[in-house]
Amino acid sequence: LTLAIAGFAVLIRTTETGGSLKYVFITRCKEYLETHDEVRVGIDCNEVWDAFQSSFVAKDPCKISVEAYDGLMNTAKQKVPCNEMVFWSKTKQMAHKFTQAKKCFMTLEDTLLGFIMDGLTWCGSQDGNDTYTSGCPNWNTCEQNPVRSFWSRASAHFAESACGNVTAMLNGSIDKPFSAKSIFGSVEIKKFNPMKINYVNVVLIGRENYPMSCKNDSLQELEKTLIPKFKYTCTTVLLSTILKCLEDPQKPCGPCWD
Ligand code: AVW
Repeated sequence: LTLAIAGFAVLIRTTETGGSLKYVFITRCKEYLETHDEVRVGIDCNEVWDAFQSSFVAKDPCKISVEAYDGLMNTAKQKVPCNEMVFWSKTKQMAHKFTQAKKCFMTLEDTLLGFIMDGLTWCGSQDGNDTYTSGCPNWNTCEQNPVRSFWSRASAHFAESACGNVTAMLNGSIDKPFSAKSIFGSVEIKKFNPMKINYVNVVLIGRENYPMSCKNDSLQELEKTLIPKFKYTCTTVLLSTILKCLEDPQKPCGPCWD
């Protein structure tokens, strides 16, 4: 019984002090570096963790600014090759399936920081140095929450560095495939650099029997925003066509909509 109680106490403490978050963070970081030789040099997962946690520990979890993660971005610098960047909005699963199969494309979640943080929740508290993975503010509880600010910062960084032709996978099975309030609409397209980006290629992914069109009002709004600075294309493609293409060894690099 004493042992069981002692074990329970240890478990609570490691959770309360962010032991499990740190464990997941470091494990994912090492896993990424092991499989990505090109970013391994000069990156120390413990240093990346220190920079990450100093962005939000001992602070009000509703007052974590986007800039709080500037130091983290500098610690985990990563160059993504031109023409490979894929942005997505309401198509997370499909975009990730696509880049998993076609290694010549990358989403933010295929970079080190995106890979580590994908799907995690975290926050600190003003009352101490602990790190929490539950009881944290939700995406909309307050705007400056640690998770939302992180994704805004990381997305801004990813979009700023985009070059060549970029791909944006949008969802053709909803009324508004483009939303100016989404991260893609409110952060990423604003950070696109006209000196570096040539084409913005929208791929609208939809289902059979659902009317989808690049003439959709929200896409016209997107086109109007982009056209003065970038070349723009929009292509509709069925989900079933992409799924078939993912398995096609003749197309190791995609694209799947030509
Ligand atoms: P999304 P975005 N509540 O599919 O363009 C909770 O709309 O925004 O695509 N979580 C939310 C909320 C919310 N209201 N809104 C967004 N999220 C989180 C990074 C949630 O994790 C990549 F580079 C959801 O799965 C893409 O190009 C995710 O944000 C771009 O940003 C995506 O929401 C996708 O962001």
